[in-house]
Amino acid sequence: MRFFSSILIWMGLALSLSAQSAEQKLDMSRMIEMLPERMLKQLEQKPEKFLEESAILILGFGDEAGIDLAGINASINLDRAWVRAREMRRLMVADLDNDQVVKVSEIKQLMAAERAGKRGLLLLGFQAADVNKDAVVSQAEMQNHAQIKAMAAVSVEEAERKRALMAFDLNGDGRVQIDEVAQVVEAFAPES
Ligand SMILES: [Ca+2]
Ligand SMILES: [Ca+2]
Repeated sequence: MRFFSSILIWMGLALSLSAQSAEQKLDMSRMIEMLPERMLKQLEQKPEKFLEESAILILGFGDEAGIDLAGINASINLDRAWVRAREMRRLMVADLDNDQVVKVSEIKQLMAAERAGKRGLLLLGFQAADVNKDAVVSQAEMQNHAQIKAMAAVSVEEAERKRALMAFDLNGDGRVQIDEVAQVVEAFAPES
């Protein structure tokens, strides 16, 4: 009887272990298929940098249980919002009369106060934002310009690449932990 129950315990343990390893099994061919090319390249060429960047993302926008898709999206949105705010500010500092729009006369006054190297950039920024070429950058034009800059800084492809980290969720709990990233990085390492 005792022999029998110990067999059962042993079998149960073996089953749960095999279930766990199956759950955490790393399917390399599936992984290679799923990951964007640039991510694969980084995994192969700069694994330490990849692990570090992933850890920064996970610790910054996740918690001890890892990061989920919402956390990755939050980091993408934050990066874009930062660029938008910077671009809005670049134009808004020329709103000398505080009427929420920037006239070409205002940008020229600001230019006069700037060093030579920055003057051209100010005018170029103004012209790029003034889509309808009426020599005024409206609020809508400012927001549109800032959004274009944000999407250029964090492109759709870049965002997809960040979201691809979810493929590292080896145990399928909807979150990616640093351990899981480390496991994949290790699997990609050339045999030594
Ligand atoms: Ca103004
Ligand atoms: Ca305009």
